[in-house]
Amino acid sequence: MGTIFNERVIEDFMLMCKKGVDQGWHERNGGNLSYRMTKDDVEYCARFFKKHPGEWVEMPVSANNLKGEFFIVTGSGKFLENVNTEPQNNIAIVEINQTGNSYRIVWGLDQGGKPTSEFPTHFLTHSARKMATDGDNRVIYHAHTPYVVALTNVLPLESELFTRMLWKSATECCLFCPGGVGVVPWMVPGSTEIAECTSDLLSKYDAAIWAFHGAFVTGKDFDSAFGLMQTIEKSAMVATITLAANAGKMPNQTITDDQLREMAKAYNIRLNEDFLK
Ligand code: 2HA
Ligand code: ZN
Repeated sequence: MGTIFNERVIEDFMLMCKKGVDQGWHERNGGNLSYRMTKDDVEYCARFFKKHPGEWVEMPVSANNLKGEFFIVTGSGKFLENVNTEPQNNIAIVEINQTGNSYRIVWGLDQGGKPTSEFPTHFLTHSARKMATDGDNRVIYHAHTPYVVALTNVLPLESELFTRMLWKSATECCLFCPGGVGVVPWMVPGSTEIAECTSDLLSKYDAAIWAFHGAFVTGKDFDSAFGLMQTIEKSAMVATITLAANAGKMPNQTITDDQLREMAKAYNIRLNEDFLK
């Protein structure tokens, strides 16, 4: 009968955790990942589900369009570093009830635990992205990316300013983050407040920057979500180095708005016009 670990989606989920750890983005229990399963994923994995699923646990948030969905999710307080050695103790599959306000664990977290402390943000963002992309987006990823965090220590916490800085620091950033980034001011991690603010921004933008904390990205699959995180962090790295090399002043020799428009035309993408001048 094989094991659940032969299922491609579980392998891909685990691989993404490893890739993030390899980047140095997941100190201790930092960062988290969730994936909204397809019907086929659920069908294959169901044979490995627990005979007795966990109790239903009510969440502080709810979403009509996520009734009956299943998610693969990292565990609260669990280290992404341990996902590959002991997946069954560090990740879980949760089922959402028919009211869209409670979950129960149907596989994983065998030694106890619950979904990531940021599950409210993942949940509301899945709801917003499912709606915004007509069901296409399935992955939400949170990482503690150091250069993104560094930039939030020195730049005004404004979505337009961050988007323009990231787009203009490295040529290909605009291709993979055409909607731009939204900036969330400092808020308590795991709170309903940060979940509502983030999901609101992610209904419009491709990624959210959490001030002094990290980033949240979305994607249709693991590769695109991970690639987006890498692209944003790479641009933030260039921006940070540039600011340091330029005595802390905003550089005046960057990609121009017209050049951004040329990129959009050449690659047939639609840049968020709100952020162009
Ligand atoms: O999962 O990163 O933001 C731990 C965190 C909370
Ligand atoms: Zn975090």
